[in-house]
Amino acid sequence: MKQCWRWFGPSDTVALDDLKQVGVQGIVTALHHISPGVVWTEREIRIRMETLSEAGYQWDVVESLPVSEAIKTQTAEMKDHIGAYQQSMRNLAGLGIKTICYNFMPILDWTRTKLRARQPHGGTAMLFDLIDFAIFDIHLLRRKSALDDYSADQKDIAKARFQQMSDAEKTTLTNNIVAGLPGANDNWNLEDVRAQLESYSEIDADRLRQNLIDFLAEICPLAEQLGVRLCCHPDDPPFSLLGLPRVMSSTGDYARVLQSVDTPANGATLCTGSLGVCPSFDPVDFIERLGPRIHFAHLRNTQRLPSDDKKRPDFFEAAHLEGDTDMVATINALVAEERRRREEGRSDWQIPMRPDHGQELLSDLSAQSMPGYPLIGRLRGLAELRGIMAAAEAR
Ligand code: DNO
Repeated sequence: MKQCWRWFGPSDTVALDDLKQVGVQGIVTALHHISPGVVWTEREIRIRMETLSEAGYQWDVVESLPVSEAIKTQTAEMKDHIGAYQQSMRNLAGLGIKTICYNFMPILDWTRTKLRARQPHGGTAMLFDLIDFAIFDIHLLRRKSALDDYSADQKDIAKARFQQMSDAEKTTLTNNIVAGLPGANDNWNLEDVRAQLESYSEIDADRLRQNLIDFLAEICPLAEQLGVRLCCHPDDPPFSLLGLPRVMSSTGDYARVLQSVDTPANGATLCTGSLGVCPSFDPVDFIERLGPRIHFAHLRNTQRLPSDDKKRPDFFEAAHLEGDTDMVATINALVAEERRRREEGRSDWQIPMRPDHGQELLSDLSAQSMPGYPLIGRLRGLAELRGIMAAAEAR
């Protein structure tokens, strides 16, 4: 696998020049300053490529070329936004950048309720707690049908906890959820989220899935011509939030969407941390069924916490080799897929991976790291994953 690293651009708190010491081989980045629906010009792409090349790197994976809300909801600006998406793909491919990650989550991208939960070892980890999310949904956002989405017990606990919260804690919880974690397309406030929710009032899971398939049907023929590999990132967490549908939460969801537009250009980002929150997710099965279409891997681990809600478990981001995902089995299966591709003569046999997220450890704690993207925590993750990869590749 190609050992990549997500770098957010010149404003990233981690310096590109330090990554050689981390052992990074390739870079995952995006033009985060360009809004969804706007073309990535050749000029802007070149500027980023030059910055990377001065540090001895190439741009291996785009994460993400964002899909606008207008495309997800099929509203007025959809046509223009699809045109812009296609033009950005042409510009990227023309400069040799051919792996493009995106997601199709309504409104919110990845969501956590606590960004720095203290761990027994002294570092911190990110966490999702459904009761805190319910507090946000019912008492802070005050979404119309929020009360329908939680059990009587959950509502009672949320209410009691809400009454104990300080104003500062309420603001932090709100910001953690709506202000956009690193890499999210949009930074919202409560009013924006309320307005966006309106535009989903008629959209259920079937409709959203169809909108995704319609979008892929528009862009995949061009991607195929350009040799672009699109790879959809899963829902994180893999269940509905704010009553909104989520349609890329399981192996079955992927199988359906990949089959609906059946071309190698329509591929998957395997994110073990996102999909692994669901107790029934089996990463080896995902790789065995969909392997040829996996164009990118996020290797990360989560640990479910005891909770009564079977569909929406609480979880925290465990160290890369701890937690619920069997990382050894996952990497063995990915390396087996790479071997299979090599035998088949595929030029894209090597799967780019990145150590996704990391706990804040040691000097991360005073480094004002971006949530989920500290240097030491990810360095530890990559080092551990690299050991497994070396063992799997040597077999
Ligand atoms: C979080 C990331 C996501 C991911 C997007 C892909 O750390 O994995 O923000 O980049 O969902 O479009």
